[in-house]
Amino acid sequence: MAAFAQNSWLRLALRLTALSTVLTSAYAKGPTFELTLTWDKWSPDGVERDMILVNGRFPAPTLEINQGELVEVVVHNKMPSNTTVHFHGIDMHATPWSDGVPGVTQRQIGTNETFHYKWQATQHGSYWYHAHQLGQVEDGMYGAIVIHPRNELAKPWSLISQDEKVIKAIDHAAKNPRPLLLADHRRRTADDIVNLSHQAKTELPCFDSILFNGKGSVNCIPADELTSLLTPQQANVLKANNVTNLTPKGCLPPSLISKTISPNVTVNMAVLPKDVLEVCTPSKGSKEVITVQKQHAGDEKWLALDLIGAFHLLAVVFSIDEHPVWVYAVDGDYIKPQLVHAIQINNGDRYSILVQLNNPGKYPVRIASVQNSQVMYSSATLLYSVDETGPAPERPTVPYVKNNGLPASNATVYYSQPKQKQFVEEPIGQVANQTYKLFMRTAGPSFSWALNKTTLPAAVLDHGSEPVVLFEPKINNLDNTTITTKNGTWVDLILITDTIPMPPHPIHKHGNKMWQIGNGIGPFPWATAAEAAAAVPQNFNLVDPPKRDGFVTAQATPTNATWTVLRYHVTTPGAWLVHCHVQSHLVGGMSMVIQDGSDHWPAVPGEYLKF
Ligand SMILES: *[C@@H]1O[C@H](CO)[C@@H](O)[C@H](O)[C@H]1NC(C)=O
Ligand SMILES: *[C@@H]1O[C@H](CO)[C@@H](O)[C@H](O)[C@H]1NC(C)=O
Ligand SMILES: *[C@@H]1O[C@H](CO)[C@@H](O)[C@H](O)[C@H]1NC(C)=O
Ligand SMILES: *[C@@H]1O[C@H](CO)[C@@H](O)[C@H](O)[C@H]1NC(C)=O
Ligand SMILES: *[C@@H]1O[C@H](CO)[C@@H](O)[C@H](O)[C@H]1NC(C)=O
Ligand SMILES: *[C@@H]1O[C@H](CO)[C@@H](O)[C@H](O)[C@H]1NC(C)=O
Ligand SMILES: *[C@@H]1O[C@H](CO)[C@@H](O)[C@H](O)[C@H]1NC(C)=O
Ligand SMILES: *[C@@H]1O[C@H](CO)[C@@H](O)[C@H](O)[C@H]1NC(C)=O
Ligand SMILES: *[C@@H]1O[C@H](CO)[C@@H](O)[C@H](O)[C@H]1NC(C)=O
Ligand SMILES: *[C@@H]1O[C@H](CO)[C@@H](O)[C@H](O)[C@H]1NC(C)=O
Ligand SMILES: *[C@@H]1O[C@H](CO)[C@@H](O)[C@H](O)[C@H]1NC(C)=O
Ligand SMILES: [Cu+2]
Repeated sequence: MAAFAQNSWLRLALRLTALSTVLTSAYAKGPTFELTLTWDKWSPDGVERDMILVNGRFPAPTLEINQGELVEVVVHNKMPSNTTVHFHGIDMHATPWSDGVPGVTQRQIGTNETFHYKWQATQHGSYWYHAHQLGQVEDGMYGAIVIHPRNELAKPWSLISQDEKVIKAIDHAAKNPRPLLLADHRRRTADDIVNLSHQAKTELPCFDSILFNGKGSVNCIPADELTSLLTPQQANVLKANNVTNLTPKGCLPPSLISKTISPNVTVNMAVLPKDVLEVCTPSKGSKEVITVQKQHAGDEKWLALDLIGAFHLLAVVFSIDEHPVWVYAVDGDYIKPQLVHAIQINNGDRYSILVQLNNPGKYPVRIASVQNSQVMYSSATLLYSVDETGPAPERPTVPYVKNNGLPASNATVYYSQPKQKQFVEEPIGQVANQTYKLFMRTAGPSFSWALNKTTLPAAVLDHGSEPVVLFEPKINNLDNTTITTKNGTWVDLILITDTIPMPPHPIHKHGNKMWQIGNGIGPFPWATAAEAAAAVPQNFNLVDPPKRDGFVTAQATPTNATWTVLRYHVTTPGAWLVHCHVQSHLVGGMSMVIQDGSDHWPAVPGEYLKF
């Protein structure tokens, strides 16, 4: 592979000069954020634990940026462990060394070391950032990114209302979106959970609380309510195994945890302390209140929220009682707005929504788990009033969604990804230059996962004894965990779940966004997407498919395999991770490295090479 020159120092020096010129001439100098990471005590849900604080707080501060700016994020690691910081969904155009993946784009940031991330905010909208070292995001290192769009950018407001006054109110709200970070949380550290899961030889898919912007409580759901919330699928699993109840935490009992994913592995559940899957100890933390103050009667009032799925495992359904919401952007990009009552949110997803505040009062903002392994729900509060009169008296409100994510009535409309139409359509390559079929698997125990039969555990990727891929790209693909592409080409990733049972996997690609051009139930007997599209055209959309930085593969059931075709354009040369965003799956090996644009491999600036 000639493109990876053995000695690229000269090329490097030449290109460095060119790059700095581009960066400084085209982009305004933007903000510098100083982030100091410490390992300290915090009580997000009323239970104190050790976790990562950023500038002394949890969650990490919101990074607010204007589109076009050059951003600098200075990370001071004052923790006993190493770390890195990833900017989720940011395209890192021309700055692949700031993507924050240990072993792939940089060396780990050791204790007392400082790393300077620098990137251009070419995009706009809702993004987020989080630690990418092992399971550290579970220890609380995550925060929101808001990139304000350029003023002249066309906005989709006229698809919501034709009334100038309403459009003005919407535009005003959308200029000040409020991030709502949604996450599942445990009292045990990520390291502790990994250790226990290795000892027990199983994944541990059970959480203590749901947090809204870092706040929540441990709610123990009574046994009869848990039973009433079982979905038909959960009820079937219990029935098939002669089990009557979920555990008091709302989780599948220890006897079933591994059985549903790795049926042939002998587990050792006896090593697990009872709080991990079974015993629920209630605890009260604070509740997030989204307050909109002092409205003036007659004013058109709107609220913009950036919903961020900072989940480690759970997938959830979001809703606000008695308030339909307009989804106007997905993963940062404007879409043709959809008016819905409920939105399913998966790990890493962002939904930007507009809420019309037309009935002052106090409303639950609901989250319900739709993960088979755990029944769980929680709420924040939306509070708004008129003038100085204060909030309306409290009254019971009507939910759109039940506490298991199923619709409360047949009138409930859910956000539809298949119907997602980008506000700005881009031409999509009609034929892929390369096709990679990836077979998603467990590899032995249920904590061990493979994106293409072969696992790439985070601990292997991060261990520091191999060269950083961006600095020394791999010449061969013999490890089954590396894909190499040429710049400007169109690439298909065909994700195939042909072993069962197989839970859904939210697959996230670093470096740039992808289009989901096809998906289906059953085997994928074709060699390419083109062959498949000729055979089952109804399963493909090559005209106006949804665009995102992560797509979820469908669950495979005992009778149905599934397939998903993701297409992307190689525009940003560099080493990018593609992985499942479920933390235990990422840590357990469900990732691959894509060497995009091998024929235009970026020259890494000396300060990053030396770090
Ligand atoms: C932590 O990072 C430092 C600096 O990059 C490296 O030398 C060390 O091996 C890393 N430690 C572990 C446990 O990976
Ligand atoms: C980090 O800095 C602190 C304060 O200066 C010092 O006490 C500690 O020993 C340092 N740790 C390492 C691993 O360098
Ligand atoms: C987890 O296991 C590793 C390796 O045995 C050990 O170094 C570490 O201290 C353990 N962590 C916890 C929280 O038990
Ligand atoms: C469940 O109970 C029935 C009747 O006692 C028995 O036939 C079946 O084998 C049991 N299934 C399992 C998975 O234990
Ligand atoms: C488990 O073992 C059975 C019987 O040997 C086999 O048919 C099945 O494919 C195995 N399942 C998995 C997920 O390996
Ligand atoms: C919706 O539910 C109502 C009340 O339960 C019922 O009368 C109606 O037929 C349902 N509509 C549809 C389309 O299922
Ligand atoms: C990619 O495929 C398109 C369409 O078949 C073709 O025109 C183009 O030359 C290919 N590019 C490369 C680099 O092979
Ligand atoms: C790659 O996959 C093939 C086929 O499954 C397997 O035989 C081979 O051992 C794998 N290579 C590595 C390095 O794991
Ligand atoms: C995926 O695995 C298959 C078989 O295990 C192997 O033939 C193929 O090369 C792998 N794909 C990549 C992109 O490594
Ligand atoms: C890579 O390809 C894209 C799309 O064709 C192009 O815009 C970009 O300039 C290329 N990058 C390099 C470094 O050649
Ligand atoms: C799954 O497979 C079953 C049995 O083959 C079939 O009846 C069902 O329609 C399939 N489900 C979907 C969503 O295609
Ligand atoms: Cu996964």
